[in-house]
Amino acid sequence: MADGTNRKITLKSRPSGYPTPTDFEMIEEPIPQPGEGEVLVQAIWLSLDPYMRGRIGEGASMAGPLPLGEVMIGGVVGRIVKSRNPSFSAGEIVEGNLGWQEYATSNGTDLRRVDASLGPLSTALSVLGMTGMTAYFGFLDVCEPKPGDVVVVSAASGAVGQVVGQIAKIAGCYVVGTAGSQDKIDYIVKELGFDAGINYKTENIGEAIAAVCPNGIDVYFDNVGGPVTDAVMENLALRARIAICGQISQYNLSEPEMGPRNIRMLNIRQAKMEGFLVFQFANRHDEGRQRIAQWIREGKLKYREDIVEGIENAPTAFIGMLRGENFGKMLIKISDE
Ligand code: NAP
Ligand code: FER
Repeated sequence: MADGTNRKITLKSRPSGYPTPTDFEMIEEPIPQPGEGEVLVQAIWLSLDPYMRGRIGEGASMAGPLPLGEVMIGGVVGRIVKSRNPSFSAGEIVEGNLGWQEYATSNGTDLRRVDASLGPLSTALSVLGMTGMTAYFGFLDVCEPKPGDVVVVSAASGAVGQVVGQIAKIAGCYVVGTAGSQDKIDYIVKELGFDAGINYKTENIGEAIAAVCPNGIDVYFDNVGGPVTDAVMENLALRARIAICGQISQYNLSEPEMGPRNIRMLNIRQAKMEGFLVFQFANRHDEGRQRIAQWIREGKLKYREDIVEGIENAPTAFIGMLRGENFGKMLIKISDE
């Protein structure tokens, strides 16, 4: 059933500040047909991620800005419905960067077969996918946690943050999360077992952090930057390690804020700050996937996905995610499994 219409979302205009729905356009076209050596994939799940904001703006990114009129980039799990590539058969489930569209062709080089025995298909984009790998390698390799370490993670209920906090608990750490609503704080503390949570929108962050981390912070996994990070910096313990995973508080500003201005804290606490990208660990993602799947099977790690149905709803779901309206990994369900 691969004759008919393909719906795809393209970039219509480059946003300044928060994107709006009119920055995107839905286009209908005939379903593309795979050429020699190609496959046709029907999308089932689409991942929406903060990095996409970087690609639709003018700012620095490794891959450069997405040209206007192009289909939006994004990770997809889908089913091969036609194959003219000897390495793939119709019916196989794959994951790849196929974009915001219902059908896509691929020459297969960027496709990864999904091991459905590890978890539901959606998890190949969430806890067993890009965001889970970010949490696993960013925390374990970049932060080098030790049992008893005091760990703070920002955007703690989100796709990356919820996994970081739970891995930190498995590693024997004391874990504090920051998030933007009481529901999210209740979730990380009561459901996920974080030791404390701070609502950065309603509490005085500096005072709240000092109260729950009286001996300072050994590890900070930073997803947000801005005022939350400023407050953490003032409370570092000796030899603290800071992983810069993301700076979402800056992504929708037309002028990025100056800062951080308290770099002297790295100096006097003899601390280390390191930025990383999940792709640098690509040759070890299978190891991360196996270990996270094992923790899920053992009941040591939970995950939460926020699912919206229909490709036509991807722009508003994406904009909502940037504003904190998502609760867990933001996914679009494009078709039935
Ligand atoms: P997510 O946390 O599921 O969703 C984004 C969350 O950011 C929102 O729900 C919101 O939660 C929070 N947020 C938005 N504006 C904020 C602000 N001004 N201040 C503080 N928090 C704000 O997204 P994710 O996929 O897990 O990504 C989290 C971070 O990791 C992002 O910075 C992303 O760029 C980064 N990342 C990096 C890599 C890498 O390779 N380095 C890979 C994946 C993701 P609240 O309600 O709590 O505000
Ligand atoms: C992210 C933030 C930034 C991310 C990637 C980047 C995968 C950078 C990408 C680039 O510069 O190409 O959340 O997630």
